[in-house]
Amino acid sequence: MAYFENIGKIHYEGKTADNPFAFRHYNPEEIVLGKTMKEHLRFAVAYWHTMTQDGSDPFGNPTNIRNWWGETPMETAKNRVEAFFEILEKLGVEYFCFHDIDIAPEGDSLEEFFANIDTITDLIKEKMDQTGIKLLWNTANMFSNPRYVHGAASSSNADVFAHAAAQVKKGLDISKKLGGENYVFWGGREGYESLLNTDMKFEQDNIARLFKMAIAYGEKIGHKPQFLIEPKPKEPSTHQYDFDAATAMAFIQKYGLEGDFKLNLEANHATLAGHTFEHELNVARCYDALGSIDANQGDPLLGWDTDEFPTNVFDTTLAMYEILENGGIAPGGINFDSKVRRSSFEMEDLFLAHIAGMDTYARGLKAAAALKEDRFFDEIKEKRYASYQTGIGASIVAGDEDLESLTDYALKNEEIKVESNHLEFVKSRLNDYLF
Ligand SMILES: [Mn+2]
Repeated sequence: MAYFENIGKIHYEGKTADNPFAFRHYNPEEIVLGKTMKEHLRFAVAYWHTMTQDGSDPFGNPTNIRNWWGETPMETAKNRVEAFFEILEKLGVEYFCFHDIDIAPEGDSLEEFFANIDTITDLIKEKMDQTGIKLLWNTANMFSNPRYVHGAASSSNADVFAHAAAQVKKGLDISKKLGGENYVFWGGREGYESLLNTDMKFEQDNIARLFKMAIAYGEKIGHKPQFLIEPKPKEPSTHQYDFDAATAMAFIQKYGLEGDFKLNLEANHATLAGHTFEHELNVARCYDALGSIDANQGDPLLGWDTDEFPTNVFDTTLAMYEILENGGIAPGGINFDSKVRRSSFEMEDLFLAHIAGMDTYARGLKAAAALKEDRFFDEIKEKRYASYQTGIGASIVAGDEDLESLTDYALKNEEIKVESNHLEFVKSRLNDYLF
């Protein structure tokens, strides 16, 4: 059965295309800097926002019209697999991501949940084998169920820690079954509300304990996906332990997890942390830890995590520039952690939204490639840091100076000439690449 019978395969028709169900910038086989756009972008569709979110918000009931509801939760779960792969195939997207509870109902016990996961992942595997579509990453939802009210690995209750560990074990088992390339930890409730009752160091030690168990179990079963931590600064906890890229890197380094863990960075989480997305990507690159991205955007006028589809070319250009500078994003990818607006409730909006996001990233890739080919930022930075290329600057970088030698130099060098950034000029030239 086709769930989207009025929508066919989406093709590239160029930027003058009238057809709303066509790509205007994303041309999967087009070569950019020696690779196809498809290889650069490694798009993934998120199961949760696409298949399970219903359009409800804290003030209103579901709005989304969907045709995959069945008589039972398991029937709905099976229908969703069919509909999901129809979306992936029609969009030409080769990767997907999910939480355990997105794909299978939790049922009345952990045992029933695991049995449901087995049934649904059998169906998913069949679809993957038929289509060649691959699992970018999966994760365990350890934040929605009331048992996680105080956190998962950071919970004050050891039984909850054990339950979380069981979900992670199952997550790694199905990652192996489906050939997952990455495995994500987003610490939804790994944070705290008040220090009045919280042992922050103990809670973080416990999170590291769970991560080390995951590494050990992956080794035991002979499946080693790239582990990723996804930082987020707030929502739901007041103080989230993985606040931003720099905080997550401090955690990774403190607990010696550098060899196994990188970062999955989300644009809207960067906004909530008071950073630009490119800042977060650049921080990760400084640590050789840029693993994967969650492509979306926030509403700068709201201040909560709206997970909108990315439509801002300025942002996607700078994000793609960081990815190009990183030498690509593989084995990670560009996952649309994005949901249609509550007012975009028709089935076809799922396609229109993904097309918009894919085109915006493709347009960003093209602009970023041109910036790289022109050495646009390289030249600006070479000029800006030129004083470190020769003379005293080169000597500082080489480690040949100390406080005394530099004092001697400074005393003889009272005439310091500092240059202007000309930042407005730089920004106007950058606009020429976008428009
Ligand atoms: Mn988000």
